Amino acid sequence: MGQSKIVTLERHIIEIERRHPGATGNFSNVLRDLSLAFKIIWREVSKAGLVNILGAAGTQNVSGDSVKKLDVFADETIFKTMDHSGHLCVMASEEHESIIAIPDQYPKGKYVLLYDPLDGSGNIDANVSIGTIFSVYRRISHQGNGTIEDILQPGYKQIAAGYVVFGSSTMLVYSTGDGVHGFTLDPSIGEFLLSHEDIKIPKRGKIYSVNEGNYKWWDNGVKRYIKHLQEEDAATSRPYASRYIGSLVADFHRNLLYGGIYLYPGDARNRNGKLRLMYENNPLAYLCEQAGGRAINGEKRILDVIPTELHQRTPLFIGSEEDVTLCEKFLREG
Ligand code: AHM
Ligand code: MG
Repeated sequence: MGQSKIVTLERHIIEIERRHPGATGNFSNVLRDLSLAFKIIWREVSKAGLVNILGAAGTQNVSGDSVKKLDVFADETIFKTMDHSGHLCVMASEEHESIIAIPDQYPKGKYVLLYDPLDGSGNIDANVSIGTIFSVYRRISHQGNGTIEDILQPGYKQIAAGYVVFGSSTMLVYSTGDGVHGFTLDPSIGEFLLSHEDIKIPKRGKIYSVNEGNYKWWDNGVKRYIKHLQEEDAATSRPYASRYIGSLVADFHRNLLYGGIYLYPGDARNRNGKLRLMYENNPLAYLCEQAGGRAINGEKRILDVIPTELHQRTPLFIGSEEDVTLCEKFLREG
């Protein structure tokens, strides 16, 4: 038999949980419920190009139902899939100003969920890859509704994180602290199947990903680092290739597989850059470290940043270990 074993996401989660004596299975259910939400989001995202036929967001579709913007749809789908499960005590989403309570009628559980429902959603109309990012923590309050303290935990306390990239195929990549695993959606059976087991990011890549249109606002260290990557040097395989999709999940996913560095630095306009700590930087930093890479904000590990606000932003330098370390040196030297 030439074929390797077929493993669904659900089977994989159970196997990983078995390695942890005393696991109740509650946590597996959180991930299983999330995968349902992702499939529903995928169904809508894959129809996005049909808006002219089915009705654009904000209008009515052929059946007279109002059509929601996809990021709003994704946000509501995750909430509605997760609110009644009994496993969560509070949620937070990039789409909401404040934390999201579990409705009164549902039981409260011991986990906390943060998510960016549809990152890069500005790319949808051009049929460019977009993604959903999530992050799970254990609650620190003892009972009842979760609080802002449950949400504002540093990234090193995450117990799981992952993303879905809606690309040429739809892939889910996640970690529960036992390495990083990737699953590809087989739409014909509606299952995520293990396709990338124990992903390790190359120690060094040949790709850099940054919005170079911001060059004039960058600090000297960033300017010098990017110039360095563009210079020719046979010994260090330079110049690097520049690849920037403008969808964080897709840019990160490519660099995770091929190696390289993604940067969204702070600059003269915004010292903290653009990306959000709780919904974007922490989950991707967790995955990157689990895959053997590094993620820093220029001064310290992203996962060690103590959050103070729900929507706080931090600079992000993330990717292959040696690339991030060299970048850090340039940033220090200025
Ligand atoms: P969003 O949360 O509004 O979608 O913005 C986040 C996106 C990331 O996916 C992407 O990496 C970044 O914004 C691109 O920003 P820019 O257009 O400034 O390069
Ligand atoms: Mg986002």
